[in-house]
Amino acid sequence: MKSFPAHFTWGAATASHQIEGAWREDGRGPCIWDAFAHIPGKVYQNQNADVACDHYHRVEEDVALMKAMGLKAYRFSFSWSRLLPQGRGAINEAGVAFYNRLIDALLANNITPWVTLYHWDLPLALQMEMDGLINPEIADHFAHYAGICFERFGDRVKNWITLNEPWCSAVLGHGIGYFAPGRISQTEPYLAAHNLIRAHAKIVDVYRRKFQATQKGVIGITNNCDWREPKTDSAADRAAAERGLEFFLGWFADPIYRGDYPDSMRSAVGDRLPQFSDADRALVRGSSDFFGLNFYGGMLASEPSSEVVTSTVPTGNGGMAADQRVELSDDPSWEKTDMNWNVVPDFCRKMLGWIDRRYSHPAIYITENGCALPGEDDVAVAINDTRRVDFINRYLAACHAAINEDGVNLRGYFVWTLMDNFEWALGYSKRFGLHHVDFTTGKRTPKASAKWFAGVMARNGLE
Ligand code: GBH
Repeated sequence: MKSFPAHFTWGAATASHQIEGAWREDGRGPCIWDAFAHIPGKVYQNQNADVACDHYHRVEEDVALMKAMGLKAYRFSFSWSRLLPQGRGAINEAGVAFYNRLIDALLANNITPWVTLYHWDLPLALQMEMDGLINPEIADHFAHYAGICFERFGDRVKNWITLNEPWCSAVLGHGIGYFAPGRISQTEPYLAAHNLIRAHAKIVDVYRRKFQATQKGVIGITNNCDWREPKTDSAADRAAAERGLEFFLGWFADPIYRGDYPDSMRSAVGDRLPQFSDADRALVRGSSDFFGLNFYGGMLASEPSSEVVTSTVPTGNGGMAADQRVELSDDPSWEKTDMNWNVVPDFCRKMLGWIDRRYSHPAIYITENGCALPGEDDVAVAINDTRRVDFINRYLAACHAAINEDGVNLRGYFVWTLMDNFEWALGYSKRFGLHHVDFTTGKRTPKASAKWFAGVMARNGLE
């Protein structure tokens, strides 16, 4: 038996836009993903999240699913435009009531809520009126919205995540146009990222100044990073891998934990990389109570053999290859998920070690990890998801080694995801859930992985 530390947080995660549906009900305003998905050609088979898992109408049923598997913590996100339909101004009380119902049901079942304030669904009004994330003023709107959330929900919510994966908003949303708002640029990703980091810091500042002392919760940010393993032992390949990690995770975590962007980025990106003002830097530095990490996979990194051409394919560097000058490849022996992502559990241990060293031993939470598997449209296939059990088991064994052999301060682990859902640009074609969802009837069915993970949580360890 591989036991985890006492008080280790075990959970599952979702995001508002991927599960809620009810996109125009009870006063909800539109978000950038509603608009994006309704443009033909942007999402697989022109699917959208108008209904998704219909979680908005099935909250009690979904909390019952969590209860049935003995879930300890549930990470979900607020839809900003359900709470503030225009992104600012009037509060939609029906939206507040919806999240109150969810939070109260969780607490009644001893499930700890972990709330992400922003998981990519910017109110459309803020995109149209002020260009969204590329306008520096957006940070103040984030802080205003967050303040309302702390005021309304902070008596019961004690674990806050400001942003989910700003890398994706910046690179996929503003670099290659694969995600909403669909912008294509080599400059805007750095601007969007900069404003997101500033927004994160302003949100945390509001929490710390006005709420933390009385509400006694914690607040942090969740970043994603794919591991970069040197393809060979050469100094050039090792430097390329390190540079790749700095451009991926250092971009967002260095300002918070070390006070500025990595030198490698400053020298490669030049004027397109914004500068922090003194006031911003003071807010950004130290602005996270814990280190949230979404981890899925990784690739081999090497010094480019020729000039790096920018691609718009959403894999690897997500189109930001030219600035990084890192060539990525796969080891042909690697197993792959239905996303074509590599199954590389030992990279999870390496990633945790890298974070531990670079950022001086922070408390880390893996706020997402999981896999999509082929054939799971068919519920009979989905309920025998032994490959998912094996995937999570191996990644958790790597986490266990990171804690026990490397001394990493890993405090929790959330599976992505509670149930099959709207997988962004890939629509409903990719299934990551512990529960199968029939998107015609809405029926949920636990997969073998839900039952297996229930056992892991119950015994606080792996057999
Ligand atoms: C997350 O993003 C999101 O937070 C979540 O909403 C989403 O549904 C979920 O993951 C599944 O997509 O090719 O092996 O190097 C994940 C961001 C960026 C992680 C690309 C995996 C490629 C892995 N991903 N990355 S690999």
